[in-house]
Amino acid sequence: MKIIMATSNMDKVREIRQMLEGTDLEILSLKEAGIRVGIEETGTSFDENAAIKAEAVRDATGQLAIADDSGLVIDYLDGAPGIYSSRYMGEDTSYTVKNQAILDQLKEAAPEQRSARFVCSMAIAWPDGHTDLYQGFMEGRIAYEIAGEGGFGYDPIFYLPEYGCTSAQLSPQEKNAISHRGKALRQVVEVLKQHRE
Ligand code: ITT
Repeated sequence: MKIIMATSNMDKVREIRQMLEGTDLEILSLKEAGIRVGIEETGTSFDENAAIKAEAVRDATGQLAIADDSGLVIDYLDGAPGIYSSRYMGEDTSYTVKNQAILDQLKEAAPEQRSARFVCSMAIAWPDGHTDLYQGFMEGRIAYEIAGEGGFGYDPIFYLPEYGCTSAQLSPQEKNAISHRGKALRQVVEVLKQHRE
């Protein structure tokens, strides 16, 4: 079963493909599906933006579409970058620069003030016009320095106290097992499987 995912972010696609290995579900990015739709993320929450993306693709194709809207919520920064995670400091700014800028802003923050979480909202936009939303969270802290080569985006500054490392230092399997995206995707997969039966 091929499902179109309303995304251009190949890091998300890579993680989701790893998690779908061994199932008969396959995802196609917008480019891979040959779909060109301009989607503006005008929502004020992860849920709204996930729905906007999935519905835009469902409306353009008439087929079921899914979407992932995600980001890093830092309590010390009043929830920033949050839904603006990919746009934070400009889409073309490297994550080395973005991550260092966040560390600089938290220079004075004590360990207990460094709480943060990755949030993922996944939407399934069904051909009949309704949309379902599923969420996943991963709790952690903002690190003191950049560490790790795995994952993508803000992973090198996302410290997991129970693992003693950042999410960029986990193997792909370890990250997927505990990540916001993994938790949301497993719910989506259940629903898609049930729908098919
Ligand atoms: P699409 O809308 O095309 O899917 P996008 O990257 O613009 O791609 P979002 O608006 O959902 O998607 O922003 C997600 C951003 O949140 C992403 O670009 C990273 O900066 C951050 N992020 C989300 N999940 C992450 C993860 O697992 N590890 C590190 N950073 C993550």
